[in-house]
Amino acid sequence: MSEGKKKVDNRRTIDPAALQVIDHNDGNGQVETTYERYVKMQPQCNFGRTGVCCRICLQGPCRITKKASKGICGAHGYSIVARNLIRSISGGTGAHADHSRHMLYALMEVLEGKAPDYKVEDSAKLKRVAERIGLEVEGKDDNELLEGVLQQAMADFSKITSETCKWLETTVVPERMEVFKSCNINPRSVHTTIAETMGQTHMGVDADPVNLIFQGLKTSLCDYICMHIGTDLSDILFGTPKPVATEANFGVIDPEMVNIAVHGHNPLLSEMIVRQAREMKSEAEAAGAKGVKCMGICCTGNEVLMRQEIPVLTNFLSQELPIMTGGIDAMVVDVQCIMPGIKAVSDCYHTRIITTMSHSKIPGSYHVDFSEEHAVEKAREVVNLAIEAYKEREEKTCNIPDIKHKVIAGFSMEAMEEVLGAINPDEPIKVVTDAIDSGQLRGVVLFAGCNNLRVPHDASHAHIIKEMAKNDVLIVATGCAAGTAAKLGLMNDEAVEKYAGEGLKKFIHSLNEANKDKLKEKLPLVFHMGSCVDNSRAYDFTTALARQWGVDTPKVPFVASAPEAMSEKAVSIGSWCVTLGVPTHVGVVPEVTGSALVDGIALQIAEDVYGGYFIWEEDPEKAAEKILAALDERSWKLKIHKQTAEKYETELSAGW
Ligand code: NFS
Ligand code: SF4
Repeated sequence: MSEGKKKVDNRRTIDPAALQVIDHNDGNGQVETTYERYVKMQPQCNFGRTGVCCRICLQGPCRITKKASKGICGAHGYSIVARNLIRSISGGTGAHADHSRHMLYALMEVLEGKAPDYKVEDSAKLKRVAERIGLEVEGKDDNELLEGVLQQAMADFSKITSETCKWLETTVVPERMEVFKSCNINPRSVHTTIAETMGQTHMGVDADPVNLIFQGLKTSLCDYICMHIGTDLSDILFGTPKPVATEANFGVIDPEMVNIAVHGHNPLLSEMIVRQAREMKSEAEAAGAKGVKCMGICCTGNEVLMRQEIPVLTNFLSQELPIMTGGIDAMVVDVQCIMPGIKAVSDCYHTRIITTMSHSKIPGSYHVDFSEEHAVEKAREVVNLAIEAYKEREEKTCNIPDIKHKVIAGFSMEAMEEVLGAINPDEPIKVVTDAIDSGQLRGVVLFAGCNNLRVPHDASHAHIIKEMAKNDVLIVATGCAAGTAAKLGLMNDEAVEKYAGEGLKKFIHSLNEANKDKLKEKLPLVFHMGSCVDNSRAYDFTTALARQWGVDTPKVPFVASAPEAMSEKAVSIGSWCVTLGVPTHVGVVPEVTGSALVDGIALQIAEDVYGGYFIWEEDPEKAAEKILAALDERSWKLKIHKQTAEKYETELSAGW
């Protein structure tokens, strides 16, 4: 069926706050948003959609049809699809590398005394990371440890020699490393591999789809490496998240405050803005407001939610809409997932769009040139611009939907272990493996990824999350998937009572009971593990489960699901999930269906080689069934293998 023929409308969201803004705008009829642009863009090109359009050389575009089954150079559809796919993985990896490299630069400046407004907030994490990557920690102070960690991180980023990257080797089970080595996808370093992939996909180099895909998987491992580095360095610099309580959705906009939305991914500036906003109350009062309120969009929002208890404003797809409430004074953006469309929307309101990174600008916006050296000064400049804008706000245009939900977030792996440790302090993860072994829990599912207008906004996330809860699955979430859960009231204790099946409810209740003197709030239905970069935390959870059972990760009943995937980063994350042994559901079929061969590698061959595999399923009901089936298959196999090992007094079978 040609997808372009589908009927689309501009109410493609189930978020009631977003719908209120869209409907109000329809009444006034002025501002165009992504919801309307999507309609105008139909029908979209099916060659691009299925991956069979090649623009790699200037003879292109070459499009594979029945009449022209090869490109002008003779490239088959499978080579074209595979090349496009792995360039996309490379793009995602490049974006994550950009983010974590910035964290690395900042910490180098801290070390050299050139970033006076920052310091190591979490020495304990610094020590844990140093120990994990094999550094000698005895008798060393923070600076010495930091220097060692940064040197190793730099090597993982850019060395051209062949020894194994520390952030890979020390965070996965040893059996995984053996698989990577035997398949020749053990990367030299992040930058080297991105460069290799660009070279390998140049016109007239690699035409072998399997070889290309394996290079793509190697690249995706680099994505995992730099994400893990990003998480570790952010924790060292700003602290490892602990449980926090706040609220989410447009109702967090307070008409009496100067409202600043922080949007993008990098916590370096947003952390500073949040801190300065708290200190600049008197300046806001002088302008007639009660104070300055920060709120988050996308992953920079997740970062400051996890560490600073900052409310969630919205997730990716609805990023333009808060401006249309008339209540946002400034939207401060750094990098990634920022729609250029926010500028045109802001032109109809008093809102100031403030870009902050030299490599991420939007024409016509304010630009505050952020630097680590003058972080506080730059953050104050941003807050001042917001206060100035507040003075121009016309109260009459404020139309803020009164919709918000309680949110409990802040579940780093350390925080999870602490919570589980209240039941079993020596082996916290055993609390989860026991619950799965006994059948109380059916497994663990990670919800990750974006929003994508190909499917109604937030609908697939919400549906599959509720289905998993009902079926006793322990749920963790990151990125914009976590944003959906927060906005729609699925990230609090009330949701446990409302949606959890008996097993899951009992499991969470027993944790609440064991933690009643430690936690201020009861535990939520969906455990927020952080930004997309923090999918590294979610994979640490898989590794911890695998270690607890003494198996390789393909045996663990853990599934990842990106029901509304959109970005190249999502493509690279999905690819490393598979390579690292995780069944991975994607709710928007990626651009690979133009080649049955490449599609088959993703769906089947990947499992034979790596133990993980993709599940493409756009229908959320069917997706929930397939995810549960994947969990059950693994739990069942694990049980059989364990029984066999006990019966014959042998080792647990290594296969999957
Ligand atoms: Ni992840 Fe986070 Fe959201 Fe998708 Fe974009 S913000 S990094 S890429 S859209 S989840
Ligand atoms: Fe066409 Fe080959 Fe050039 Fe691609 S590389 S655009 S298939 S001629």
